[in-house]
Amino acid sequence: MQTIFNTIKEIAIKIDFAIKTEDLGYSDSSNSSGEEQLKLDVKSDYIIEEAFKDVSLVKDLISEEKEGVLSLHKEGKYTICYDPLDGSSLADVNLSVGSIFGIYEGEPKGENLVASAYVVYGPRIELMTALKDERPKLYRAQEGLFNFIREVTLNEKGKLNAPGGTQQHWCDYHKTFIDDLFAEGYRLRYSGGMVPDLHQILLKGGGIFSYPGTSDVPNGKLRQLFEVIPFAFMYEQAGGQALNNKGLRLMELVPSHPHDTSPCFFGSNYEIEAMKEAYGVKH
Ligand code: P6P
Repeated sequence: MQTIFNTIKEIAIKIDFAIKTEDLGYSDSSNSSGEEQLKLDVKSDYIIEEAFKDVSLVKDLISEEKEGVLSLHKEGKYTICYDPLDGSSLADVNLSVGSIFGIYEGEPKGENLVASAYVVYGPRIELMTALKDERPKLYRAQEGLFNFIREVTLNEKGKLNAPGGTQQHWCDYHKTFIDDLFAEGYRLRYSGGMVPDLHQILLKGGGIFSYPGTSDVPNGKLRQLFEVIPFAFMYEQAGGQALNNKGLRLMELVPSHPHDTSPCFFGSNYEIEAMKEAYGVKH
């Protein structure tokens, strides 16, 4: 897996350079979810595809920015599902964005995820990697090289609340759940970028990030293979929990289509237990 993580380090440096030097405008294409693509989305996807072409361990690539599966090495062991530049539209207002990688062995579904990684492109480039039965590992780039910083553990209870989704379309019990956390003194931390928002909760010791199903988007907005399952793995390995609105572990998701989405809750144990109470799914 180190070969794959090292490739992601090379990718991170190249995408960070592209963010800082290339045109932030829109391309004349759209992705498989019908969203207009930024030139940076296309460039980031190209950088990732080119980098993994040289890694024989990689059997297939599935990108959030494209339909279908790109077969690379038929003897390869892993399928990598990735979001090349999540929240890319935040780059042109100078907010942090990120790349997310889910590394699957066999059919891409929750139980087959064997590792995940994400990169935050912010004031610094930071990489988080996660393997089974290990705490996530934080790395920070300095002059193009990544240095290991520390392992990451979530506290039982945190202080941060990152409530996603359009509030006017939240159901009543979700609104009560979110408001009750603020009434307990939680701090609002939501930039609209999944990667920096989840990264902040991990590094600041805990809290909860939620992107629920809403009346206008009942299955939520975040994609299972590229975003939800890789972060669910991160949060579980950090000692937290990651569930959907029915109280099912996001690591048990089996998408029927590569671009399927899911309502998702990632957080420390106290906050997730509170969510289960609010949603009536405390088993
Ligand atoms: P909203 C960015 O477009 C993204 O996919 C995630 O990075 C982020 O968490 C979410 O959408 C934000 O969505 O509806 O709050 O703007």
